[in-house]
Amino acid sequence: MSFLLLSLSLITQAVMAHSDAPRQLPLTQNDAFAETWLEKYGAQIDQPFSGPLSFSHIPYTRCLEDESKKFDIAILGMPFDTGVTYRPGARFGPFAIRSGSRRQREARGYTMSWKMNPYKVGATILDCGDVPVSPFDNALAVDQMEVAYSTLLSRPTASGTENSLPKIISLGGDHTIVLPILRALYRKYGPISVIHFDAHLDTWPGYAGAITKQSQITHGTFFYLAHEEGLMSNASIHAGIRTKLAGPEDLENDDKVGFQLISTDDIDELGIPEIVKIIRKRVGNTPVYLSLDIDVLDPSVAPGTGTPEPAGWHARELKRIIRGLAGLNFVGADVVEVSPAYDWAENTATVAADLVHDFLSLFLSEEPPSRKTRPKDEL
Ligand SMILES: [Mn+2]
Repeated sequence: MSFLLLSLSLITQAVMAHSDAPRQLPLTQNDAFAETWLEKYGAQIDQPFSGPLSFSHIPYTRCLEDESKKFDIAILGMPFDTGVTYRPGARFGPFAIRSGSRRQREARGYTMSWKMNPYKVGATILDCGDVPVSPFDNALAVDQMEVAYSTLLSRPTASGTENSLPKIISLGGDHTIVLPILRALYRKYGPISVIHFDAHLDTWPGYAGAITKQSQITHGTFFYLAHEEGLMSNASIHAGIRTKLAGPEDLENDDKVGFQLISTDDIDELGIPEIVKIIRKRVGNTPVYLSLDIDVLDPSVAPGTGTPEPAGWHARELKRIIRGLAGLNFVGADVVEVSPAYDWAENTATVAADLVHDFLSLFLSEEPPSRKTRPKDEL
């Protein structure tokens, strides 16, 4: 018994000796008011689950109206969802992706896979808020998105690098948002190549009954229209396609629009390194826009989307392909079609936010990271 008491006392002393608590807690309620928060606890740092909502807790700035704010990379919400063919709801995508990003932050932004923290390499990254798009008039909304994108694209970068424009990562919104984005990018860069991750082609010329000009602008037709307007190069590529088609004629049309095609199933025969090689070869060093429809992922991974298609890629596979693309001449990117009303347990929102973190690393890396976690690891 005495041995037990001695042991307990030694343990208690050891714990007290090694305690790094700076001081004892106050004994009375009055003592608790003897100091201010700042004196006692320091800065008011938000917890992952607290504070105002911005992407990964970075500064939320209304960049469209505030010209004084400079950035190298902007996160821009485009809450537009009135161009969909099936389930609406992606207007809540920017909110959902920001919400899904709450456990991401500068203080824990280092990833083993990229071997970097995109918030700590000297680039200024701002959450530029949302474009106030009209939910009542699609023509107006499409123009608002183009004007917003052009406005931010015309700002000098924070780092002041000559001949370099800021890069914008757009949070959709349905996929229609890419038409105004390509219009804005074209004016700065000329024809754009697109790396397009999606279950669907999005190159359809139109739908039965779409007899007005505006009704032809949808999340399934915008690439066709962008091609018709001459906004795209002929060096674009899809990856992850698996949708059902009217027939082979859809693929012939897709080829005319300028896309090479990697299907979902190709990953089994080709493997990830070969897919990376094909994409890199296709776009070369042309100005390239990365557009990621979250439905490229399997619906079990990302159920919160408007037009789910079974048997897609896993997030792990997609993330590895994206890492392989580092060093290409990226001019912008998006994650679209996140629709939280159909999400389960924030799975879709969390993976979308994680992909945006990858995009930041992608834009700030000159080449794909090596596979080894640490140089000395023998694997
Ligand atoms: Mn799409």
